[in-house]
Amino acid sequence: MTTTLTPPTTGHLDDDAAGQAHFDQLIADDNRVEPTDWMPAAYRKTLVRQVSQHAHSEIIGMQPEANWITRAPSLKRKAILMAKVQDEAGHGLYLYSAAETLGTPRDELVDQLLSGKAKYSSIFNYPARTWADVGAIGWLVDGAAIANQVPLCRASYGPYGRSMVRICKEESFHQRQGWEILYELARGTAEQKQMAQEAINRFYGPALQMFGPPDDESPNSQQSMAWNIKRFSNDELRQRFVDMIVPQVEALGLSFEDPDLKWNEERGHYDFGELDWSEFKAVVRGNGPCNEQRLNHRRAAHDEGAWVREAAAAYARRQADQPVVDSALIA
Ligand code: BYC
Repeated sequence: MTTTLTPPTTGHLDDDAAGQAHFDQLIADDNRVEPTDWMPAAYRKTLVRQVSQHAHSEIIGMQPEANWITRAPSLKRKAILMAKVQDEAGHGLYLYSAAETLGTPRDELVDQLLSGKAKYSSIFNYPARTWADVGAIGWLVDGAAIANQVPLCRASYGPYGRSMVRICKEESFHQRQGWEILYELARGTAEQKQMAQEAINRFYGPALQMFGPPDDESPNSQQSMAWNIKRFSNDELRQRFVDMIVPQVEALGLSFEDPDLKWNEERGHYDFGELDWSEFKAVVRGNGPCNEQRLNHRRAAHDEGAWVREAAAAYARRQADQPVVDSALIA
């Protein structure tokens, strides 16, 4: 990240050849691509796809935990959970803004979600059945998100990489609060410990699937890595995550329900069992336990929020119409 490139001054940034050469140089030097830089249409398209899917995941991802705000076991837990769910809304907003810098209006991206055309992370189509599930989501789901997103802080597209920095800081609090919920349950009554174990059993496989399909079935990875959007493959990140969470589950005094999970001295990593990829495909296709419920809830919230959007747009128009110096104030 040392070379600073000035855009070509020949005045033909719109010219594909000059623009492409400038873009290639930015990528080769591991520099950022900014919204005003020329970029190949395919690069723009893949970013709109990934960043908007990511934004949708943050917004849909509010639902499983928001369901627990009224039932959190204490005022303190309720306040923490509300703050976390609000953080996720903020993440969605940064990411929609980053996606908009690529030229696709937010309305269009939101329409793609509401119509069922856009994808969002498979994990949010699973229900949060117990309070321990809220802990498992914080620890495993936010933990997987951090493992995936820390390298994205270095994504070549500037607005995406920069939005990731703040998101990752907040996700670290989220992961910690999830782990702490499980830590307390694991040290509680036998029933509480069992509830924590069952939550982990439910979320272990789906959390590992958040990293996407295996490398040999990931059509986008290679190109995204060549463009410095993704820095590691899906399987590499999944392995890193497993290596990170095994000592943590041991510290909880709990375990993962995976008979193939064991330390492999030769590889210097944990081996783990094959995940249920047919289930993953079904969930991504829209046939998970909660896909329909999640989208219906989002559509209803969108409709109920119409008046807020209208009021905000009217206010913005009014501000734009105001003279820069308000003569009434001077008089
Ligand atoms: N679920 O070629 P691949 C959070 C799709 S929110 C659904 O490997 P790519 C949080 C993929 O989109 C965290 N679909 O794709 C919020 C592609 O489909 P299309 C969300 C998946 O893009 C609230 C196809 O499968 N994080 O933390 O190279 C509360 C082939 O895959 C999934 C992000 O969005 C999946 N799990 O890699 C709590 C991170 N996996 O578009 C927590 C940013 C794959 O070709 N995204 N697909 O039709 C990424 O890093 C990458 O997009 C992925 C996939 C690793 C997810």
